[in-house]
Amino acid sequence: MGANSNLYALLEQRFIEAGDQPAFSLPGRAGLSYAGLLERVGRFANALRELGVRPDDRVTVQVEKSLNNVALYLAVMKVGAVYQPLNTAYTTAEVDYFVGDAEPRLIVTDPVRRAAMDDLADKHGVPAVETLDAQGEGSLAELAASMAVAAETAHRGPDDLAGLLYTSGTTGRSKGAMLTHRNLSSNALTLKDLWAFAPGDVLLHALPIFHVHGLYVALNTAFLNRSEIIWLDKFDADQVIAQLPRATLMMGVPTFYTRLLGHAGFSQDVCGNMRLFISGSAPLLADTHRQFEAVTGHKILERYGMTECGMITSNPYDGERVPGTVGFPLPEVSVRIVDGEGRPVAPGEVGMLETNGPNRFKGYWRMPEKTAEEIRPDGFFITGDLASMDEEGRVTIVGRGKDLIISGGFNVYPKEVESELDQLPGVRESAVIGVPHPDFGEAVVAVVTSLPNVVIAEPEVIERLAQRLAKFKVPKRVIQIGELPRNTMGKVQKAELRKQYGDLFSTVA
Ligand code: MCA
Ligand code: AMP
Repeated sequence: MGANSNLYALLEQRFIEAGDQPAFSLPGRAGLSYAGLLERVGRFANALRELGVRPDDRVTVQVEKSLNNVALYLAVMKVGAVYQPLNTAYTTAEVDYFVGDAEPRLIVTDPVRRAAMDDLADKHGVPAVETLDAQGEGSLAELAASMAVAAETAHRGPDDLAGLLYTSGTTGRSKGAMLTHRNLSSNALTLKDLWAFAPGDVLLHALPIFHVHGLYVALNTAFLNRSEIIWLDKFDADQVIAQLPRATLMMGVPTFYTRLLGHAGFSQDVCGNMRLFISGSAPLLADTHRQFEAVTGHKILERYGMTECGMITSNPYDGERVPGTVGFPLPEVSVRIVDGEGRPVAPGEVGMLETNGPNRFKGYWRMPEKTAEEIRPDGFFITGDLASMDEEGRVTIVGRGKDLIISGGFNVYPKEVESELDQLPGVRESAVIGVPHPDFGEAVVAVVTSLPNVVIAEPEVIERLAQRLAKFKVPKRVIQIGELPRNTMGKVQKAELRKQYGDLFSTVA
């Protein structure tokens, strides 16, 4: 057997070295040292084994952010199983699909959802359901507390799965991106060096941990550095400003930065200890970049990535951080910009961004045809993002080839929302678009036509959709019109609608 490629084996080594140093500090609450984290992960690993979780089994987790949630994430890797985190905003109808597709051995849910998850477990033959609440309490925590601390770390190969993270599809259902231990380790090791993590760094963590950004990018890099992590349940500008003076770096989506800039208590003074602000998951407006520099003296470091590949490009730590660009391909990561036929375009020209490297996912879970459609025979993944690359290799994302809205860093596929809208009584057709929004970057807006003589009641539509779809996917506005604009081929002209409703939120502060 070769060396153990389990990412947890690498992290565990760092935790042992860190010993009593703080791993997590929680404002106003008890924190956790690295030695404490190590113990907790051991107990959770034993609990998972007790529940019958074996290597390669999936563990579906839809719980609020807590330290026990972190211990669970690490314990799933430790036992060699596959972590499937789900956005806490997903409704039971949405979770139904993820559970049916992933066929987990265990579902971990919030106690308030226990009954609904028990039903789903029955439906899909999932043997075990356990709970963790927002404080990290629940049946799984109780079981873990009764377990021994010592637990073996499973041996994993580089191509074994560590995570199964779902991304919505342009058409059809969500796809599970299979992320391997190599994918996660290579990205974390690269980013730790690229962003110059050093002893003494303190990370302010306010992102959710059910997506790549808050889970893998933020946690794994900080863990590799044995950093203290200031742990906030969610982004709250007051709390962030209160904690910033003790932090040295923060990662966030653009909404974090626009909200900070809009807060009266935000100033250069609170950033006195900071060395790095990182932004990603959605485009950071060049204006926000400049305003932030004017207020704080810091140039936000923007990087670009996606669920399937983790981080792909980054602005330099040392060197020019250019507003509106996402920097250079990471070491060992290849990026090319190609035309419709897959031929490289000239520097500066716009095309589809394709990428390959040790960070590139293994494929879509149980969807070999989708995998073959999106990963070319030479290994390059077709991202769906339109970009250009200059002579030096600096990348600018200029748009999306795929019909995707990114609202506050969360992805929304219009098709999914349109399918739900079209099922509502009285709705004839719908077109869902993203329009500029001062807080979320883009906001979801539905334009609908009705059956004859029907008046669509906006609040009612919003309420009906909220029962089926996660809140962030629910349109902020529903607008009824006579006919959807179409081109001569009969295709709905979304660009026309985006133009027409482009300033819907421009007066919202
Ligand atoms: C909450 N709401 C939203 C969003 N979040 N609506 C649209 N878009 C959103 N992102 C809803 C709430 O349910 C609420 O509805 C209303 O909008 C206002 O909520 P508010 O309290 O203002 O929201 P919040 O709780 O403060 O959350 C906003 C947020 C959050 C802090 C920006 O969405 C967030 O943490 N986003 C980060 C997303 C992220 O981590 N993405 C990484 C993906 P109501 O009032 O009706 O109840 S990973 C990735 O993309 C790749 C790999 C990458 O490159 O990183
Ligand atoms: P996800 O599927 O949630 O991983 O979202 C990935 C998508 O977010 C990418 O395909 C891009 O469209 C977008 N994205 C991530 N980072 C950036 C960025 N810095 N600038 C523009 N778009 C970004």
